[in-house]
Amino acid sequence: MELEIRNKKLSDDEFYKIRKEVLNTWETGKDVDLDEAIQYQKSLPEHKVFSKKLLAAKAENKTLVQPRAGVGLIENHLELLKFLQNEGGADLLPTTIDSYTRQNQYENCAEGIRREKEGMANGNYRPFLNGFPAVNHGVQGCRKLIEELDTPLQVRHGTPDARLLTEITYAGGFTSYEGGGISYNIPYAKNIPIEKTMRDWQYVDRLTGIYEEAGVSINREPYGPLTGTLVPPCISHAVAIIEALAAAEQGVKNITVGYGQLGNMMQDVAAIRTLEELTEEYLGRMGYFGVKVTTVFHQWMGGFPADEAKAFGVISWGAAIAALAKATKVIVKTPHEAAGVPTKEANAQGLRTTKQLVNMLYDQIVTGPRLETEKAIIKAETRCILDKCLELGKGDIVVGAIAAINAGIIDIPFGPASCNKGLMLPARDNTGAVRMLEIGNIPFTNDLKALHAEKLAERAKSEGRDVSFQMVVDDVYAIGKGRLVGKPVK
Ligand code: 8ZB
Repeated sequence: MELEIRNKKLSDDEFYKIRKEVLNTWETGKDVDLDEAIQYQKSLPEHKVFSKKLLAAKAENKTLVQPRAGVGLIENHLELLKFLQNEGGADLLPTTIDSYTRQNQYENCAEGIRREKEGMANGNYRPFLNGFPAVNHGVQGCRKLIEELDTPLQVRHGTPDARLLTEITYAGGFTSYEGGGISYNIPYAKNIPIEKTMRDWQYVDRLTGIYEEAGVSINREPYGPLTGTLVPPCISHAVAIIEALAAAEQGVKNITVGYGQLGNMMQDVAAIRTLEELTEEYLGRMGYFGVKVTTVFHQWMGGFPADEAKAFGVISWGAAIAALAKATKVIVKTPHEAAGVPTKEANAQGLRTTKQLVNMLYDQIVTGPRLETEKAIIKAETRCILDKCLELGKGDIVVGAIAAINAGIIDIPFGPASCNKGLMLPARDNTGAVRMLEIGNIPFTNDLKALHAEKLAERAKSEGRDVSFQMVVDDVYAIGKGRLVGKPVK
């Protein structure tokens, strides 16, 4: 499919023409009345507005805690979120969307809802949906959540074409929305053209911009961790910044850029600090002013130990780093991570563990020469990638990003999408920092290439083996087995 795409604000003509089709793809679309929705958003009290809470936290150097959670029926979902708010102490709430909605299969959602309701009525409830099907529940279903909870709500999902979901949840009162044209394609889909997802996310961002222009603040969050599998900071930073620039062009004013914990303290703290600094730098450089930037740190997104006590160890280390890095919020894992979707009690435990660490470390901050070195490495690497994108796009970041993905200049480790090259291979160095074992087509300077080679050679020497793909495999499984660096067992 050939799709003309540029980083240019969609015109009203283009937007409203697409909008007609979008609202017609499922019956609940007809209940979205944009003017009424804007009035509804404006009527929300300040404590239910996501961006307000984020900006207040940033001003105080606080780190907010947020879980992931979503079930199929409105009443059950409300009960779950109330529990996480009241018993878990969540500062921000999610609504994790089910997989059928993510694939735009609303008929299947309807069947799942029907069966779950039947189960509730007969006392033999079983879940058929792995999240909240917000499109099927419609505008009024979403508003019930917003009205009964005292915490801002965000939509969290993994939907390549999220246009209808955005329309319904914004009209339903959600004030934050996760995702982006790269971050919800490459880790989540195999055969959806990158041009198509970039285009569909321009729609999401333009809708956000329309709300902003009407005086409603809606926070947008590119999905930072990507595949969650040893993604080097410069890769996730480049994608987050590209999505932030694309969002800003469409009129988005409040952006949270994200990063998934890797496990080395200095690298992780440096990653959060540079993510904020570089995002602000590139927004300014490209002429987008008045965009507020905050950060999200995701606790370890890779394989977890099955032992719950060990899982709490992983969760605690992530909580500590989020606080030391002064991330604006941290997305929390649970002791059930190795098993699947957590119970509400396990979810609240993850939150309380994290809250304890974040509060204890509030007054401490990491500084020093090793931090500065890691920051300098990440900045230099990210600039190599972004500046190459701008060069390829002749100044257009979206055109350049698409060319860069096709060329492996942006290369996401283990990304399933067919447009993703997969030539770059990450592996840990001797201190657990994630480096590159194969650089692939990442456009690094010779100095940066040499640095990665040295770090891997140092590890190989200490382990008495050659640098090889086996290191990558060992690192993928290491944390689940109780270590950080996948050293051979002696
Ligand atoms: C990319 C995000 C993966 C994480 C969690 C997984 C994993 C997915 C739900 C959920 C609570 C849900 N996750 N769906 N957590 N409720 N419905 O997202 O366990 O940690």
